[in-house]
Amino acid sequence: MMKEKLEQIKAEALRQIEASDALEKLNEIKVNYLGKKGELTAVLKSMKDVAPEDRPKVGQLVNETREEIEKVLEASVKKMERAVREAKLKTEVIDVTLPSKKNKMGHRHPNTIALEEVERIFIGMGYEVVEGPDVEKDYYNFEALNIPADHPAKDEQDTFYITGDILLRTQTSSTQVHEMEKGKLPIRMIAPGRVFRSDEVDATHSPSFHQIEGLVIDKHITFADLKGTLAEFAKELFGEDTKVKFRPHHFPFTEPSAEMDVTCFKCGGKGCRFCKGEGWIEILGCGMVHPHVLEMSGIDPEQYTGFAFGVGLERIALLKYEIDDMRLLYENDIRFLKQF
Ligand code: 2NM
Repeated sequence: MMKEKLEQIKAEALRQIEASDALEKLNEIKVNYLGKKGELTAVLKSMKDVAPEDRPKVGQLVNETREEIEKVLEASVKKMERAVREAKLKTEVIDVTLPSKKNKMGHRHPNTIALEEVERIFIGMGYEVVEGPDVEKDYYNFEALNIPADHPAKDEQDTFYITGDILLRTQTSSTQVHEMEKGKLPIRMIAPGRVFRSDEVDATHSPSFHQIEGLVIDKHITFADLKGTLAEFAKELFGEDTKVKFRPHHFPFTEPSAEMDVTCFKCGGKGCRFCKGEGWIEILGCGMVHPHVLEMSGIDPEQYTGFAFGVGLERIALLKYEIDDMRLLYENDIRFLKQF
C-alpha cells in the first residue's frame, strides 16, 4: 500500500520534472515534493498508521524515493542552467570581423602650426617665448612705445577702448615693455598673441588677429644683427634659397625702421601669379628700438641698443599654406582644417 503510494509520488514528480521548461518550475517541484510541507514529509508523518515492524522498511523506501527524485531534479537543474548560459552567450557573441568605429581625431589649426614653427625657429636661436595680457593700459600699448597722443592709431575708430585709459591691445609690443621694465638684461624674446583693431572683416582683415613680435636688447646690438637674424628666420621658414630685402619704413617705436620682403617661394623671385609678378613678398616690419623707448622703460640707451620686429601670424599661415582668404582661418570648417 505504502509502496504503491510512493511509486505514484515518484512517477508524478518525474513526470513534472520532465515537463518543466524553467528553473522556477523545478524549484517549485522541489518544494512540493521534498520540502517541509511536501508530499514525502507527509508520508513520513503518516508513519504512525504503519505497523511498527514495517516502519524501518517504509522509512528506507521513503528515503530511496527522496534520493531518486533529488538526483533527477539536480540533473535537470544543471541541464537547464547550461541551456540558459549557452543561450546568453549566443546573444552576446562579438563579431571581430566587423569594421571598427573610426576615431575622429582633432587637428592643429593652421595658425597653431605656423606659430609653433616660428617659435621653434626663435627658440633655436636662444629666444624666450613670453605672453602678456590682451587687455592693456594706454601707457603700455601706446605711450611707452613712443606713440603720441595725437597719433592716428589711437583714434576710437581704430582701437577698442574699455575705458579712456584701458583698451584691447593693438600690438603685442606691450608685452615687450613689461619685460623691459623688469630690468633684466640682456633680452632675447618673442611675444606671440592676439591683438585687436577696429577693422571690417574681408579677405585680408579681421578685428582680431595674431602677431609675433621679437625683441633683442644687449650691448653692441646693430642693424647687422637685425638683418642676419631675420635673414636666417626667412630661410628656416620659407626655404634655404630665400633671399631678403629691406625697404626703409616708419614706425614710431624704432629708428631706423624697415619692412622686410622675401623672395617669392613659388617662383624664386622671377615673378609669378602668387607674388603678383613682383618676385618679392612683404613679410614683416622691423627696426632698431628707439632710444626714447629704451629710456622710458629704464634702459640706458648709451649702454644698450636693440632691434625689434613684428610679423602677422595669419599672414604667415596664409602664405605658407597658400590660403587666399583670411576668413577661412576663423570659420573652423573641419573640411578646410583637415588639409594642413
Ligand atoms: C613692429 C615693427 C617694428 C616692435 C618694437 C617693439 C618694442 F617693444 F621694442 F618697442 N616691439 N616690437 C616692432 C618694431 C614691431 O611690428 C610691425
